[in-house]
Amino acid sequence: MSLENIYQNVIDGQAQVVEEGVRAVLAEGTPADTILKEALIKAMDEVGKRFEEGEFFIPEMLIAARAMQAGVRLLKPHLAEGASKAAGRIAIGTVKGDLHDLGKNLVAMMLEAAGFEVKDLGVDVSPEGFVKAVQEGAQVIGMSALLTTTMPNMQNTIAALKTAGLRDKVKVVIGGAPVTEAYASQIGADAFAPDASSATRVVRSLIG
Ligand code: B1M
Repeated sequence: MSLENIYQNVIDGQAQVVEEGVRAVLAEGTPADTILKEALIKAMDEVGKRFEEGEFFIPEMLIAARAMQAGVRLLKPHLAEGASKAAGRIAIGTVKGDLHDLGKNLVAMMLEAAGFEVKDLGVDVSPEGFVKAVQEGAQVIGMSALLTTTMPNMQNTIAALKTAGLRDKVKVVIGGAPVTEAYASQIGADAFAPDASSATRVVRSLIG
């Protein structure tokens, strides 16, 4: 099976075929990173485009997301970076009001692979949820948002950290499709990462 087939089957929501395809191209020696970017992530971009154009609706987005996740699960062991242990503690979550978790899961997976201790707070995480994670020892907070309407909850979380007297004890990194470097500096985050692999580099430099 080719990357093009996998791409098409993610769009069609064929999780089992995606699994078979990912297994096959991995066995042929295609790098996991290539499969991720050129088949799985690319397919979700196309799904988003079709949703915008009114061709796809929520159910199609959901089954495509499941198909992507099925592929990502198989890639996980291959994305490891040969990490040093306990590179640092990070708590990551999708902000309040937002249920998109594929990107956040990828970032968490790459961080884990790079040797960080990752606490995944899940989706719809309130500012208080992030504050609690810092009280429990997180050195870095990672926030993901996919909706322009939920991005302000990143700023609200930073405000909650300040109120709790914790802002100078933790580094904050943000990301997600609508998030930008400019937005990160506007709200006083320490860093922005455009994708999962750069998130690992960014977190490493923040802790280092
Ligand atoms: Co939604 N959705 N969705 N959706 N969805 C988008 C985001 C949208 C752009 C689609 C569109 O209109 N083109 C649009 C947002 C528009 C906007 O805000 N401007 C949208 C909408 C409108 C909605 C609903 C409101 C629809 C409705 O109900 N009417 C609704 C909201 C629900 C809610 O959250 N409260 C909704 C629901 C859903 C589903 C549940 C059906 C499903 C999510 C399933 C899931 O996540 N388990 C879904 C999906 C799948 C999408 C699209 C198609 C794909 C998102 C995705 O997973 N991409 C999306 C369109 C798109 O983005 N092209 C869309 C793949 C993923 C790997 O990429 O998350 O960008 P991404 O992550 C990247 C980087 O951004 C970065 O690294 C990742 C890997 O490289 N990154 C970080 C992410 N987080 C990071 C954190 C970091 C660093 C980097 O540091 C901590």
